[in-house]
Amino acid sequence: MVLILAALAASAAEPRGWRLLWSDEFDGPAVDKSKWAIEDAALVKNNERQYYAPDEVYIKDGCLVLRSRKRSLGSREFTSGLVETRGKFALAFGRVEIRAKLPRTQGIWPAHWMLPDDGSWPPEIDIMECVGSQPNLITMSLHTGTWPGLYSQSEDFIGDDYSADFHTFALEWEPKEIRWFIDGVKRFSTANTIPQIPMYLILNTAVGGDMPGEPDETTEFPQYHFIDYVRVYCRDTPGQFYLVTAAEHGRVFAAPKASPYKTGSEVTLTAYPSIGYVFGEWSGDLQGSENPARVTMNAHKNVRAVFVEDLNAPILLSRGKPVKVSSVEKPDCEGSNATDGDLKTRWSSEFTDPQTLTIDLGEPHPIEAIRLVWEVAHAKDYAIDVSDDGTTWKNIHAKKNCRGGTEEIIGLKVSGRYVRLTGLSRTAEWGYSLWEFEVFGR
Ligand SMILES: [Ca+2]
Ligand SMILES: [Ca+2]
Repeated sequence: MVLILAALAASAAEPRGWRLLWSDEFDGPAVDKSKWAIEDAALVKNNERQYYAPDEVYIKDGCLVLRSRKRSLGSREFTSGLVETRGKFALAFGRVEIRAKLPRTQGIWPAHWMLPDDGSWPPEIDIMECVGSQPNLITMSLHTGTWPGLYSQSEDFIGDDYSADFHTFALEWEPKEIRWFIDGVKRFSTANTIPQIPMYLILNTAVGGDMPGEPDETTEFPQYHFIDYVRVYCRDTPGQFYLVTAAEHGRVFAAPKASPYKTGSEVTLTAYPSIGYVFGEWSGDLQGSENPARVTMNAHKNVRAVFVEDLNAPILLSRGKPVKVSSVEKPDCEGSNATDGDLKTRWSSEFTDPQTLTIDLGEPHPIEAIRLVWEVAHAKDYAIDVSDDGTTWKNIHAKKNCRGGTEEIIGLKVSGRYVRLTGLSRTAEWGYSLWEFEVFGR
């Protein structure tokens, strides 16, 4: 479609043997949210000190900019930026090329990396990591194994000051080998425990934490991580075609899911709108407004789902409503934090199963949709029930192998005064932790 053709035209120099599949040159006026999700959270990872704030992510002079500042937000002392293609684009095997100018200074930690699309971990592929106090040292890693038995393969390369100018960091991921390149020169490779599952891309700058250490009196803010482009290539193999989808305000699911498809494969694409939106039409290599729709893979396809605002959208019923929970981890993690509309306050339970969170809407309402915004410690399996009297419950949703992040349950046609989330099993050793639990209806 338009996107892939424009992108192909923009990058005349395709590396030999590779075909451009997905890219962002960051030429538009704003971050393309059909390709990137922008983080808005105080992620609990590696003892990092930053709050990932959307206003630290913007486009300037053809670059994506991730800015890091000393600024208090959501119980953190620093703000920084993170974008990822989670839920929007993932690939198994291919060449990823990123041109960037890195931030520097004590306590700063820029990274370009990949995590599994299915929410598992490990594996993790680190295309580029750099510690701001050593801006001439690039670390390239592959983490595999089964937690907690992590098997890490890593290589450091000392070169230029990567904060002084733009450099390219590339990864070639083949079924039996991964190769890392800096400015076109191979600097690391491995053939051990190569991941075989689709993974998505993450670009970020962390502040503080285990790898760079803490910012100190020498640390200079603000810092800027400039990314000129991200280009993802695939092997162009006879008889095989790739399908790339894009969507803002909703998601696209392809069935069967494959990458690439064999010539002639029939694929069903289903568009799921976010709460407050409805599906409009397909554009690119699929036209029309039928949903689900079918495509025949007789060429590479690039399909965009266009969603439009729902003029009859259900309203948010749960904001500020009373919440009862089975337990709290600590005093500042009470249940009402999950209905306060603040993505910096959360409910967190004790570290046992099961746990419940129940919202009282005050009177019975028709319920059409629910949004859960999980913190890192999310449920693996959970159920949602409704009740008019708080005694007799009706199950309206059950989820296994939950991936965390923001989950939306749409198309509900139920009624109830009480809405109860029951966490049945946890994904980590911690409790159940929700930034927000939102109920929409009439
Ligand atoms: Ca650019
Ligand atoms: Ca909250």
